[in-house]
Amino acid sequence: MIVYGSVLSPFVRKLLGYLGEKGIGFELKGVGIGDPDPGFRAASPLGKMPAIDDDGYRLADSSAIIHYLEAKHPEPELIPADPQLRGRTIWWEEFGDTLLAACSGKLFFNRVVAPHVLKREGDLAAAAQAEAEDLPKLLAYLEEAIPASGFLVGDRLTLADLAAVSPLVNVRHCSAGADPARYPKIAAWSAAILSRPSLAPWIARDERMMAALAG
Ligand SMILES: N[C@@H](CCC(=O)N[C@@H](CS)C(=O)NCC(=O)O)C(=O)O
Repeated sequence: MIVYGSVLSPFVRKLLGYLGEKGIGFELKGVGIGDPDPGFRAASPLGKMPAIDDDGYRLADSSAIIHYLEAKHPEPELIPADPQLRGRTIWWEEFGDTLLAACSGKLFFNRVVAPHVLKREGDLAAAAQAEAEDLPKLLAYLEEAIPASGFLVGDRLTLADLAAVSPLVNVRHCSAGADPARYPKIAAWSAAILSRPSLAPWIARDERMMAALAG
């Protein structure tokens, strides 16, 4: 299977973590925003990452891809079959993909992608507003919600943890992040999830890419 995307995208990172947890083999083809790569455009006609080509089956969108793969490779179960756990898992996926990614996107796009990748000025006021107003509400909610199990749903890792932690990495790349003194549960939970073998090598690669962009 080919995965198209950049490791700096929260949606790509979520998929990469998922693939690692599942033990599904893949080849990552790095593409950037607006990339004309024909394989990528065929898999993602609207140009959004991630996208896959699984033996000719092409699909875009991290959620669509993960739900396809969960049906194809049910074990280990990362989207619980239990109705209530499944509902919670999809809620956290939604929280990560829409609420947190929308906020982290305003920070990351305007402070990193616009100036360093697209070589144009970012909207720094929008980034500052997202950091001051939107982010604290989302972090306060997450801090309160993290259970004693150390996993967002049930007593083991699910898609919920991967989806919610991924945009936090982008927040960390371009702001003070979630202060461990104010958000101790987020600090412990995110450190544990990000240090899993499914994610740790990608985070290290992320950090090298961020250093190269800043340099
Ligand atoms: N809901 C989609 C969102 C994908 C998305 O917006 N990806 C961004 C990168 S973080 C992208 O490809 N942007 C390029 C563009 O909008 O042209 C998913 O979960 O995959």
